[in-house]
Amino acid sequence: MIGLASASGDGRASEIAGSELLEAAKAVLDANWVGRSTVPSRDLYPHQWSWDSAFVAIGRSWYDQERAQAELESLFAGQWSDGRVPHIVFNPDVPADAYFPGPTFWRSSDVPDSPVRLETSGLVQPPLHAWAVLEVHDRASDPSAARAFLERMYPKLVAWHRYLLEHRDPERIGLAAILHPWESGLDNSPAWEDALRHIDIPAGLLPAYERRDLVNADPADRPTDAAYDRFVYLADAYRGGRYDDGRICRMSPFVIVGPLVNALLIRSSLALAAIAELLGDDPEPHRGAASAIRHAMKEHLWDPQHARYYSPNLKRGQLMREASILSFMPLLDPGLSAQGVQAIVRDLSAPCFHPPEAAQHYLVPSYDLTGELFDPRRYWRGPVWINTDWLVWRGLLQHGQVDLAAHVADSTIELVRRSGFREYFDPFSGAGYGSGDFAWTAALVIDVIERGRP
Ligand code: 9WN
Repeated sequence: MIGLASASGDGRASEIAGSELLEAAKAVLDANWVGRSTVPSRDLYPHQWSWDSAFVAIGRSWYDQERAQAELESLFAGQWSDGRVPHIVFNPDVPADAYFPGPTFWRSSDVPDSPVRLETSGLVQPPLHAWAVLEVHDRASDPSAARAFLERMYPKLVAWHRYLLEHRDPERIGLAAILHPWESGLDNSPAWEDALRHIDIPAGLLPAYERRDLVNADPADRPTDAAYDRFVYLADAYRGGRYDDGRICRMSPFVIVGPLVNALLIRSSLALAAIAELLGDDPEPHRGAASAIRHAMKEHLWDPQHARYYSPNLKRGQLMREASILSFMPLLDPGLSAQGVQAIVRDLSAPCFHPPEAAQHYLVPSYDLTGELFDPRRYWRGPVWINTDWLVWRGLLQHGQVDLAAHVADSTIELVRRSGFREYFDPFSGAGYGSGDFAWTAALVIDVIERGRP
């Protein structure tokens, strides 16, 4: 179904190639395992990242249940008492300056809500965790250990969703907002350009800092210094306000409600409902939450003029109309209307994301190939990323769009075969950029191959 066979033309040859890729992917995950969790990459990201760990757990669950569970449990060991799951849990054995901003920047232990024995960031990342927990559970071979895992995770996941809907919804519209581009997971996307452009950093309010990312990466691949200044300024302001969401929502110029976070919140709320049922708890509140978010997304994110989901900037009271891969994420909602599915499939098949077959290209570029801000190699401004490919693929499959889903899966596999387990890829040439041996690339290739088996 996913077209692995069509890539080589010979069923058996592709099966062998598929199993070699599978073994290579497992080797990447094993090399990035650091005892209780997996680093996204050994050089650029030496700690534990929130949504990376969820992707990794999904991939690992096909062959290593113990590590898949440990991955998610070690992330939630960093959960704050207000329910937030931090976007980074720092490894105390790694030097403080190995990544910027590191633990001495965030200073989470100064805040009473933070965990006692761990240093973390104060931001969050997209809420894919309940979905990941359910997927891990569903592939377990030991039912009692799997049930115990669900029992431990369920209250933590409930608290996490409650945090997002209670602390991150300043205008009470029933949707969760992000307060920093790093919270989007697609940090440098042109989707945030309009909001960042309107941020003037007041003199003296940008702390002195040194970028670490450029030590291990080509500056042409990474966000610019101007973008980084804004990232650091926003993060510093949040920390200065002691991570008080009410206060930061009032003061910050960056309060954005996006389709990825909220579509994942729907998907994960439905996973929570399934977990509740397995544990004999009431699933209805979680189903109710999912349908309320669905309606609120239609009301606040849907642009009838372009028939597309966009991200409103609550601070400027307007939709930011950039055509990025974020607009396809409502596919993750199994209850998305037929009109919504059709509109997304139309956009995904249009030349700005999927040029005619004659032109060599790979799916799915992170940003409009014809857009003014398109860049084939810079972070989130055009390259293909395997995690967003995977999200779109799972979304297409659940809406019965098997042909387009197969194109996406073929691209994923071809990119990795061509350039290795890189962090991201040029949508035209397929060249790999960013880190090598990148964990979620490996993990999600495992899911694509395993799910595609007859
Ligand atoms: C900041 C770890 C993370 C991913 C993000 C990706 C990138 C960090 C950075 O790396 O962000 O969180 O330093 O650029 O954008 O999605 O979780 O892989």
